[in-house]
Amino acid sequence: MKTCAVINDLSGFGKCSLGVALPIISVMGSEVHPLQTAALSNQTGYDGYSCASLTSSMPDFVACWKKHKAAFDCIFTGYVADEKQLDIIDGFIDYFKSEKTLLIVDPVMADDGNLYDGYTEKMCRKIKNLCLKADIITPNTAELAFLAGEPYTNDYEKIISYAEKLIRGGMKSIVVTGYKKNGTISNLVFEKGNMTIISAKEKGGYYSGTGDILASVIAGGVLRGMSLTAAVRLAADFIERSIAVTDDKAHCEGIDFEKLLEVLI
Ligand code: PXL
Repeated sequence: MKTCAVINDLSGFGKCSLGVALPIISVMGSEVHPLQTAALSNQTGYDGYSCASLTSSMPDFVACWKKHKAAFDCIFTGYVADEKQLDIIDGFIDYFKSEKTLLIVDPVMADDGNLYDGYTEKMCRKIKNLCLKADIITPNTAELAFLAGEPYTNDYEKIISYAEKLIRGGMKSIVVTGYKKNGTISNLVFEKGNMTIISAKEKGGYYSGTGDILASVIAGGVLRGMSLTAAVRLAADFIERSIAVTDDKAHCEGIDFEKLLEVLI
């Protein structure tokens, strides 16, 4: 089987991070090996949360994996609890990434123009360095602006220019998520000098975890041989359909993707 190390948190509520990466990548046919950054009561967008950071345990976990000669076809990183974890992840990538390893960095740091609680400018700079090592990055429009060092915008031409700036600076494939216009939500895939737009119906605004679901479907899809654009198309369709069958509840609780997991098999 293909193997995927997922470096991310586990949140009890909010259907995000490892809570979606584990079922999605597994159902798509690859092994998932979680390196947990933190355990949270719920994702940080709720009115209050409790976070147990695993920073002090991560180096020992990684040492065990080295001792057991772990090897990965894919390394997929997401939410971190502090700056030190970014140094640990950087070392992890340097050790475990070979020529053949697919590195997907989801530069989780912001939404709607605002940094997530606990994220600092210095962390953003370190996340940018991880992005420079990645084969695929999946920023939303706010994260794209932070990475490009430009003001947050929903202007189409500017978003394209920000992505092109990152590519000129050395980044490989970029999937810009969550560009909203006229009732559609689009993902802009920049790959090998081309841009492909993949759109879905926009319904109900922000939902927790959709970026994590998108990146997880990309990981599962590319690991099983899909092209990046085909994987993004599958992910966008999966999210649109999952939102359509989501029970009526607060959007911080995430979407009911479980009802449709079988379409990813
Ligand atoms: O979905 C990104 C994410 C992941 N993990 C935690 C979060 C968030 C976004 O708010 O709070 C803990």
